[in-house]
Amino acid sequence: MNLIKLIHALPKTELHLHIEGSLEPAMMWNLASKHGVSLPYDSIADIEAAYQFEDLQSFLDLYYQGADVLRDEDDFYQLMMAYLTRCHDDNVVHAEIMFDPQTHTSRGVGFDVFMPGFERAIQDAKQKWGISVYLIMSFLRHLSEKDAIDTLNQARAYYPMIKAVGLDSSELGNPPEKFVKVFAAARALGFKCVAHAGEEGPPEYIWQALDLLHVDRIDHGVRCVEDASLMQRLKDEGMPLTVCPQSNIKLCVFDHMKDHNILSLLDDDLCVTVNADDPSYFGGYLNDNYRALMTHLSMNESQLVKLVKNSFVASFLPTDEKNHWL
Ligand code: ES4
Ligand code: ZN
Repeated sequence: MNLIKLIHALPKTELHLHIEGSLEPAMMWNLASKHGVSLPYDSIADIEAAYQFEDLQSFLDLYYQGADVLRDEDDFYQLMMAYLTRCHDDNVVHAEIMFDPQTHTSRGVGFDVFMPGFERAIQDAKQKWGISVYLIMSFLRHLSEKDAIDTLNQARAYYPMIKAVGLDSSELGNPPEKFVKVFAAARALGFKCVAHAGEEGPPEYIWQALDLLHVDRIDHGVRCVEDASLMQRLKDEGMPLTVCPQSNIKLCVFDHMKDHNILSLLDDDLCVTVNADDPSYFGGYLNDNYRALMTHLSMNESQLVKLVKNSFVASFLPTDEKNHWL
């Protein structure tokens, strides 16, 4: 089988995906019209044309603005269902999906609106296609720790739907150490923990995520290459990195895909995985990201198989379910 076909055919997991970042311009346009929300765009093509970013913050500004069209339960159902349909198309059999409650609660849209919408789509996709989903509730790090603690408390009725907590948004100036208490509380409640670290931020933020937040995975983490002892630590612990190649190019973390370090990390035996991050903003879903590694980094078949196996190893699936796929 050629590599393109194999990328498609292999059952995969996706572990780093912001559901709000899967809001396609056409859906944004339709929901804006449904709710009478005015957008600063004249057409769907105009929305797409605006997606040129210089860094993480310039992207986040548009991402939060776009999320404002999500207002009722059915909007969140449609959003989740559209992503899970793409999972089915790409042979993604298990997804661990981040959502940002504060992006919605700060606009008066509560857990009782988005959680039932997500749940209905997750159940439909499970029934139709057998896809399994875990949800990761991510705290916005540009807000205070108190706001994150309030969010954890507001989620109480929905804890059974949530597998893990995460940390995202503007990394520089908002180090993991700012969130020690809320992560300790989440761990005590039995949640797994992940955090974005070493995307734009320095290796020190990855150390903090490991030592202060006690995370089970690092989201991005590509700046670990700047610190040899950190690389050794990640390798020794088999600590997974959920790497997002097309995201990193769009946000100028690397100048070009040919400069991306994912395959060199893989060849150094780090547990790296491939993910789409915010597919509608960064120009590709999961298989597009794998294909970019083939086109620009000459990924070979054994590297592909290792990356796909890592996606199961790094997941929060129970061991027997992981072993079923490995
Ligand atoms: C994000 Cl790429 C990225 N980094 C940090 N926070 C985010 N939220 C959505 N996408
Ligand atoms: Zn992310």
